[in-house]
Amino acid sequence: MTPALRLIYFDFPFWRAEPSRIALFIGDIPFEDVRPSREEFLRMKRTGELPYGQLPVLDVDDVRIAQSVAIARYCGKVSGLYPSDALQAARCDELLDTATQITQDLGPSMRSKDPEEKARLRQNLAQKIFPRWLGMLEARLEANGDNGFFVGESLTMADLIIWRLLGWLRGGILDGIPTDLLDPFPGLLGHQETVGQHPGVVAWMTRDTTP
Ligand SMILES: N[C@@H](CCC(=O)N[C@@H](CS)C(=O)NCC(=O)O)C(=O)O
Repeated sequence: MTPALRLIYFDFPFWRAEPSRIALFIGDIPFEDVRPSREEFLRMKRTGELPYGQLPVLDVDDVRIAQSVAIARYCGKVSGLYPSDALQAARCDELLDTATQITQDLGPSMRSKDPEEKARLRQNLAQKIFPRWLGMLEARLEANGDNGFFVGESLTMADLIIWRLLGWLRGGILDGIPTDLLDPFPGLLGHQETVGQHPGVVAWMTRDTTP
């Protein structure tokens, strides 16, 4: 019997949960899409019901799973968007771990309370750290051929996660990080379009969300 799935994350399309939501949607796997407010999250944190005090979490029947990448792998597996071949799966994992690492690089500037230090950290990210990461990602994309995907011949969790990660980085919501960040990387720009125009992704974005 198909387990009951409940994916809990804030109401924004960040890479830590949105690709898992989209994968389940594309795979036509029913799930409860729970989007708690900050207050509800703090209550969950206080009561100790979050294994590591953070979101996302995924409930599979009565088993709670935490950690974004573990959740993404599970959702990818049940939706057919995670390779069954061990080597292709490892190539997919590589991109998932890279998303975590790039996100961690933003940590110091996110936590900084000193505006000058924050601006300096962001400048370093925009001019040095992110371009270095993006160049390496561009090379990994090219190494898979010219089909526009990171792994194999079709959309995987790696594509959904890098798409949302880069969409966030260049989305204009991070002070000091320019929206033209991807311009020197035509492969990654093309990848943003390929994933954004994937029929399953378009169907998710244009779905009826009225209650
Ligand atoms: N290692 C965790 C990190 C999760 C994480 O940083 N979650 C953030 C939201 S994006 C969170 O819950 N922040 C609130 C807090 O830590 O109090 C994962 O991979 O899921």
